[in-house]
Amino acid sequence: MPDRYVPTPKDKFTFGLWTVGNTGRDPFGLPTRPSLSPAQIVDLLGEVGGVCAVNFHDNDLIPIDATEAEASQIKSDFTKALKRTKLRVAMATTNLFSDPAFRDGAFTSNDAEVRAYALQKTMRAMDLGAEFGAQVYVFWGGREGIETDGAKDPVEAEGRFRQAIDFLCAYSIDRGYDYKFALEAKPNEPRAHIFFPTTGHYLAFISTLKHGEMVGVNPEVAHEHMAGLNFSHAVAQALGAGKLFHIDLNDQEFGRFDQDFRFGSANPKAAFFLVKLLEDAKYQGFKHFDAHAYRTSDRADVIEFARGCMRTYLILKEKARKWSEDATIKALLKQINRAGKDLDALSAKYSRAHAETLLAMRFDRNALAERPLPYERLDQRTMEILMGV
Ligand code: GLT
Ligand code: MN
Ligand code: MN
Repeated sequence: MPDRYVPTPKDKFTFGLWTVGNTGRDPFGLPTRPSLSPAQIVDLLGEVGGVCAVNFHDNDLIPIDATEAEASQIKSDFTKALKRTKLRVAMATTNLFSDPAFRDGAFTSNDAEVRAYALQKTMRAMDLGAEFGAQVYVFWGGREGIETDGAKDPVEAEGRFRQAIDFLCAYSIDRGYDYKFALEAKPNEPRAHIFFPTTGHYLAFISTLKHGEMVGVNPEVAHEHMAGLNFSHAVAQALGAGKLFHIDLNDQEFGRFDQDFRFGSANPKAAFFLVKLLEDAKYQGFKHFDAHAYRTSDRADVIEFARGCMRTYLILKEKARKWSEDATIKALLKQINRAGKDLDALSAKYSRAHAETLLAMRFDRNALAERPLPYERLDQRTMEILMGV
């Protein structure tokens, strides 16, 4: 039987250079895998197969201290690797967190010179992304935060962040780049408290921007789980607002450090409902696996890790279809969702007449409370579909 879970570029699966290129370094241990050049990482993704595109931070591609000659050599090697593997670049972003200059943030730094440098670095990184055809530009403000609240006035910090995004939107428009900006939230790590800790915070922030129409979000499974939240709900809110411009798929145990596990490996049920949500909504954007292999993995296992991310997505996509077509699920959903066309028409739009009708209605609270809601049966059937029974 042919394997039904083989990805193709049409699936729009992407990986960042820093994901499969992760060397296994952690706060307590040295790298366990050799560091690869951008071209070598692209070749590895070619070997994985079925990947659509690759993403990068400015300094994943060009080291922060590279000379012009070194930069042009790297770019030419990278371009050749993209051609060899038929991969493209989907998303670019700026590293505003590794260099000690950004130890107190970039756009929200207390130092005007650091803020100016952050703008310059981002404009240059946007130029670099555009050179390689990136369509989405991600902003993850990993250092935009505090350890002690005395360090930054949070109102001023938000204002500084807004000013930077407004400036960079205008830059993108001025250069004719046509970027879609995607803001990525995270509650903590590496800072004790990062500003805009959840996707919902960013959705609210976007409506205050000068060019809000070109700005959306890039929610990450692990980041919302670190905050103890339901990721699908964050994604649904972004979809509802027309703001799901990009998505970072990975996994994370609740209450742990930032783990960036293989997609679906920690909470397969949550991953299932997420895939179902994305597929039902016909999400057309890139699906980026912002994850990395276990520190114990070697190169061959890193390849298995990348294949696993995509394979799990495709398996869950098929499970979502099975779930929607399942006779038991269908019957349960029919029972649970009590339609009421006339009632919905009443509440769909305010008019004085609708209000008067509603005010005059009699509701039998006891009867309402007695209607069955067989969610146990629904969940058990869901589990059985997931477990392949
Ligand atoms: C970093 C972070 C990710 C972000 C990347 C984009 S960098 O790896 O943990 O979640 O998406 O800057
Ligand atoms: Mn992460
Ligand atoms: Mn991410």
